[in-house]
Amino acid sequence: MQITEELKKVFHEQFQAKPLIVRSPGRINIIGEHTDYNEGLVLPAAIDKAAYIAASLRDDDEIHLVAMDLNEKFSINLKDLQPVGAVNWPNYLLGSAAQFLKRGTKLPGFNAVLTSTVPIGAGLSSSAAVECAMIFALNEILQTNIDKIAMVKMAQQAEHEYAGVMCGIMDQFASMMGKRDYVIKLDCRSLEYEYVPFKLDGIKVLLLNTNVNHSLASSEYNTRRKECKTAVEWVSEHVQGINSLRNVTEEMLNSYVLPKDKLIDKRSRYVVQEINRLEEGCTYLENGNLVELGKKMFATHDGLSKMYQVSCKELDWLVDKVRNNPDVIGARMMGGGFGGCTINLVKENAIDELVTTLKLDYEKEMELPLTYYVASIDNGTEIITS
Ligand code: GAF
Repeated sequence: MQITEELKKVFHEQFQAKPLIVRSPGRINIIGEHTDYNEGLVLPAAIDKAAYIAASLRDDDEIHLVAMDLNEKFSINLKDLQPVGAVNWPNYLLGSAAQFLKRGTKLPGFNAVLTSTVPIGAGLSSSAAVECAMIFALNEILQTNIDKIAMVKMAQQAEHEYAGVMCGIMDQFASMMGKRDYVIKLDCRSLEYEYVPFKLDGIKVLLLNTNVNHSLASSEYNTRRKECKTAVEWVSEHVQGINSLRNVTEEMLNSYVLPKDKLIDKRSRYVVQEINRLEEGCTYLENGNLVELGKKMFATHDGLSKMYQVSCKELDWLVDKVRNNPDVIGARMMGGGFGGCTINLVKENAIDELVTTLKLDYEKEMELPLTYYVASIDNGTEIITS
């Protein structure tokens, strides 16, 4: 495999050592957006684009990192471990290492070389892929025997503490736990999950990348979280046992949130509706009724765009363009929002023509390139060579 050979070569040049190599994928999400941090359900899957980390332990207290794709290096002593402001990429690796120290693990210095095929800023969780790869690799070389779910939580913490994004658990869970040809129906409250088969005859997952740089995304993401929390507080003043939007109903919103604040109502109502939509959408998937699942995906997009307001004109444009196309079963924006990809379920034999037409129109009207990927559903984090 070419990536592995390249990684080994760079690792050897930098550190004259033989590394462990771990692959951890990006993810898609069929339906259930912005529900994970509201203790709802999600339906993600790992894909065939991944972060790869080559790592080995050192005899001293230094961390030496290389970003192969950027041709950049970064070093720090373990005693100085903290988020670094100036450069971004080391934070995902350092934040992951920091989780071992927090558990009380004795962490020696280590070397790591990173490369990734997950496009950055495309809403495919390139950062979760890196965190999961780093944590999995360290767990292996330190022989700490941490179970996978605990590693998922460590990766989520790394994102909170070193990237400042108060993400839910979906991305890291999908990256670590993915299974080829299955989506994961994950209950983000209990962390119970089941694998649902996702082999669609003649239909493919097409990702259309707006190439919009979503610089607003992390601050707006954290704002949405706070808005949801406010709604929960208002409802819980009247209804016992409410600590998230999971068990909140639209009737409760009508009584306790809408009269107080229209914006908070709109945000929380989207989430309440989306939690129900996922349940229905998943039943359609299990029964092979893709047409109805597709309608739910369009409905999710409308909610994200108009109520949760995390879309942008480019995402809306891409979804509107395929809305009445009989070859497109469902489409919506995916991930945190403000840019990144739309996810489309498309008849396989229509993809080439669809992409050609969309590209021309998109590039003319939005003055941005349109890139696309046909994603296959792949396994979660795994060792490639040791
Ligand atoms: C981002 C976050 F990281 C996830 O936890 C999730 O909330 C998603 O946005 C929206 O569904 O990818």
